[in-house]
Amino acid sequence: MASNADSTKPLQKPISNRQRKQLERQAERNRELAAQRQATTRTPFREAELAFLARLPPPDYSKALNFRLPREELLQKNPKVKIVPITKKLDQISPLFGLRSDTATATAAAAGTVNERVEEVVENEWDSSLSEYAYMHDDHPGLIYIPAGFTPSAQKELIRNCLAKYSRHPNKSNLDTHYIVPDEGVWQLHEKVFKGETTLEDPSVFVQKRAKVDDQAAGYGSDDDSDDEDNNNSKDKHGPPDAKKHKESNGQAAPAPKSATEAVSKPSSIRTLVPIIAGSPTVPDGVPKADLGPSATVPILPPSQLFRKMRWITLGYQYHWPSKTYHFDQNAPFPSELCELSKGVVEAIEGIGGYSYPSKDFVAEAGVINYYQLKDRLMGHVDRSELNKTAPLVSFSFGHSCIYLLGGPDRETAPTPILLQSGDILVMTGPCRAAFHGVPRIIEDTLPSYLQKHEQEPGWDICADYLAEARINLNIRQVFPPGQATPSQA
Ligand SMILES: O=C(O)CCC(=O)C(=O)O
Repeated sequence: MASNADSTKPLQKPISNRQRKQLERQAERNRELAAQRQATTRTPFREAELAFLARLPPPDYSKALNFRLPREELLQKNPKVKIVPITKKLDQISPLFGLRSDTATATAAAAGTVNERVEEVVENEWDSSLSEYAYMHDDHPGLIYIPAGFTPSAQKELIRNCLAKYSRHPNKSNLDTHYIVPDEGVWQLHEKVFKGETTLEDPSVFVQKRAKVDDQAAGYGSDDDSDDEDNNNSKDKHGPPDAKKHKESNGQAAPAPKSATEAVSKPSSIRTLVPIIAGSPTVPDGVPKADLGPSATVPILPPSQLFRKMRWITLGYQYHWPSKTYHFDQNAPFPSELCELSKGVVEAIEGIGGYSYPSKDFVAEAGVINYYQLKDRLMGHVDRSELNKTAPLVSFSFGHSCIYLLGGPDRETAPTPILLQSGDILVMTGPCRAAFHGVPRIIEDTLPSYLQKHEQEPGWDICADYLAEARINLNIRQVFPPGQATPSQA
């Protein structure tokens, strides 16, 4: 006899109230255990990241170490901070750090006249004494910090270069993966529109994307770091330009939004990366480094908006993010002013802090410029791709302030939060060179007034507009031990 009953379904006996309550209690216990497990597996570094990622309530920024506090207050509040006069004043090493008033006056006096250029760059308001000292920290051997290393006008010069000059080819940026970026540069297209030399009616100001719309093989590229030797899983800033990962406020590196096609068509190259040989960041000769596929779903944007999608560019030896190795056969000319500045910093701190590196041996060979929008973050990681592990890494900050977490050799070490401000110089040497670090937070409303729009300086407006929602970090590294970069590479 035919029956409508589904004979494959187990018969469900109704449960009693007592049983239901028991099940609810069990479920509640399971939830608690899961929460406990999650809490106990979080490392101190992760805890600190989460604390500074939180939006509501906002983090307590006063917990961060602020090297610009009045000296006595700083040392009293932070007994682990040590202070030493720098070996040679920055502006005596290079005028590119900006001329402090005493040097400028001396220069003018020596010339027997008050040179107009000197007068222009004298910045009497600037507290030049701040940058006459290097700061260290007992918990972070090898950290050397020079607050306010660049005067406002020197900062402006470097910011202009980061936006207009260094952001162009031959330096590669994250945009190159997805867009056919013209050699002219996205900033220059933006500038033409900004100055009214052309309008958005002109199709040539819109940068085209690489993938064809109907290209089924082109989903989002992914910077999935789960293969990362650092278990980093975190360089949010290195995702595709329209990835929303950085917008997540819970601190978990959420996956980039995926197109429906991607699930089935994720380029296999992402998972078949060139292996990193233990202890060495090199890849075997002749092994091609797989690049991420272009996304078919990135938007076509006006140049002002496209430039805001710029997350990084690489200087000198170009970097291959998926394998975290250098392209030793792709060496873009290193900007001479950045060679001078980074070597100058190494000279200024020579002999300080116990892990000194001879400035004569320092060569700027690779660099990264990180362009952060206010909601961006860079999660904890270690920079270990350079063959030379003893040369200092020199890092400059411009624009909005941020919280920089400096940890130890692993994520188990609780990091020190540091308030990095525009014009500060941070150097990682010795053990600090191998320390976990990251930027969980860009702090809103911290753009110094001298970087904001001013009626007296209309030429600065375009940069001020960009900086109103941005921070820029420029960091410089030596890749090879001294004398080992071959002439064809250098
Ligand atoms: O933005 C910063 O200050 C740090 C950047 C950084 O850690 C990196 O590029 O590896």
